[in-house]
This record gives sequence, structure tokens and C-alpha cells, in this order.
Amino acid sequence: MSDLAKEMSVVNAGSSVSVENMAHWNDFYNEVPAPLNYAEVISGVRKFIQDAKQECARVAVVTSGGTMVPLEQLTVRFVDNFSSGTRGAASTEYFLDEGYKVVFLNRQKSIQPYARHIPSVLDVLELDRETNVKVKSCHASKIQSVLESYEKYKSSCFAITYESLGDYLWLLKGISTELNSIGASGMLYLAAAVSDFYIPKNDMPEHKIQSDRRPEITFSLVPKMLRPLVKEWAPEAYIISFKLETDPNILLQKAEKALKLYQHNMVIANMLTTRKKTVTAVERTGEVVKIDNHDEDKEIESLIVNLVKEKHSKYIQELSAKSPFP
Ligand code: 9Z3
Repeated sequence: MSDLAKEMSVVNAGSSVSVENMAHWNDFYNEVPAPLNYAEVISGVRKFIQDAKQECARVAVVTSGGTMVPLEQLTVRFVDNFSSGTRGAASTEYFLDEGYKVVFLNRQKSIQPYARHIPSVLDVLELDRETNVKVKSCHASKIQSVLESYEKYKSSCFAITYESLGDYLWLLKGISTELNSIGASGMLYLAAAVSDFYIPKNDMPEHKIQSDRRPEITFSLVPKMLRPLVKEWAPEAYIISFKLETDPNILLQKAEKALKLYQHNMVIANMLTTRKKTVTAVERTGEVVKIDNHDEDKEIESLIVNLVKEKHSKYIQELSAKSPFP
């Protein structure tokens, strides 16, 4: 085991839930199978990214939603990380507005771009003379403007869903490897809430855990995938991760530590309770930008996307100045 793995290992032996030391990132992929449609999805992503390249468009890979960690092979129970998917869905819309093509890697049933503005069908539809269905007049203009945006941008967004942590990490690896083919024009915007813990298949019971005695559940640490992401899969892309904490006293130091360890471009630090009002963007260069949203009619994601677009432009310029002949 590496020193880093030792340093980051947590053993909580006093309770019935414990966490074992971290494996090498490759071991995770040897142990957890790829999603069944993996090859098909990645070839779709490849085509989408190559088409974007032809158009000289930038591509943002936006990850969104929680990651499910099964407790049983035939899964009845699982643990999950909190995320509604609003950050990812809203940011996707703003990236599209800014001319980016977006690969939207999102948790099944999480909040979706554009659809999030429309209430449930049962609220917006009504029976008209008991035979026809129509949109209630009070919702019509909102739905029309959402549909117009959706129609305008739908071919610029490639959406992929996942449910489990394993599927998410497989897809992240495949997509980021494809993204590297467009160099600095690619961006990873990692808003999904990714579990730090999982149960390797060999440690997982096949059947539903019985309740006749206190369960003993042992988690292993998920290898930190930002390391191979930055060093091997997409070394040329502009990479932004999100750091979520509940204790304000450790938030910024955790963001800085992540940048030092993984050497990516930016960490956007946020607190669970204030994430819609305030975030802090910390760059590898040491620059810190606090974004506060005081405008009730604005979403904080519009401010975040403005900032990251500007930083991404600077990154592209700097790289092209270093190697002017591609
Ligand atoms: C975030 O911090 C996202 O901003 C939220 C968005 C999940 C808070 P919602 O989906 O919430 O709008 O409801 N994502 C956290 C990403 C994450 O898990 N980061 C890891 C960590 O904090 C490091 S990569 O340790």
C-alpha cells in the first residue's frame, strides 16, 4: 500500500461499520464490472466529441447527482450520497447558453436540464371538454419558453445516466479519456456527489441482509480517481472538482489539500446548507474567488459558469501560447 493510502485510511473499529484501507485505482476497475452498455455509450461519446471538434466547439463534461453503493449483490439496500442534481442540471443549461457542447453524466431520476422548470404533468395538464388534453393556460407561456430552449440545445447535449458508484466511475474513466482527444478545449465539471466508501464484491453478501442480529458492514475506501483522471485519462482538459462539507472550519483547507494532491485546475468549495447562496472557487494558482448570490431571480450556477468559462478561456490561451503548432 502507498504512503498516501496509509495516510488516508480510516478504521472505525468501535462500531459495526468499518472502513478498510484504500486500494490502487486499477484494482477498483478489476473488481467492479463495467455497465452492460459501456462500449455503446463510449462510442456515442466519441462521435459527439469528434463532431464538436469539427465545429471547434468546447466540450464540458458535467457530472451530476449522487452515487449509489449497494450493500447486497441482489440489492435491496444501499447507501447514497446527497445530491438532488440541481447544480449539474442548472450548470448544463448555462454551459449550453455559452456555446459549449455538454456531456451530461447524471444519476437516474435526478433533476434534469429544462424539465426542471416544468411542474408535474398532472399539474400542468387538464381535460378539455372531457375528451381532449390541453396545457392549463397559466402554464402555457412558461412551457413554451422552456420547450424553445430545449429544442435549440438538445442536439448539443449528450446525456448519459448511471445509478451505482461503479457505473459512474467506469463512465467517468471512458468519457474523460475520449475528452482528452480535444485537448484544452475540454472541461470536466465534477458536481456529482461521489461516495468515498464501497463494498468490494467478495465482501458483499449475495442475499438481503437479515435483521435477526446487528449487521456488520465493512466498507473499503474508494481510490481517489482524481489522480488518474488528471495524470492519465484527461491530462490536457481543464478540470474542476467540487468539495462538499458540513463543517465550515475545514472546507477551504480541504479544497486546498485536494488541489495540492491532485494538481487539477480548480476546486469549488460549498457547504451543504448554503450551497445555493455561496461557493468559493479555489484555483491551483492560489487565487480564491468567493461567489455570493444576492439576487433572488438569479441562480448561483449562472455565476459559477461565468467564472469557469473565463478561467477555461485563459487556460486555452496559455496552453496555445506554449505550443502554437498543434
Ligand atoms: C457538490 O458539492 C455539489 O455542489 C452538490 C450540489 C452535491 C452539493 P445539488 O445536486 O447539490 O444541487 O443538490 N458535489 C460534491 C462532489 C463531491 O462528492 N466531491 C468529493 C468530496 O467532497 C470530492 S470529488 O469529497
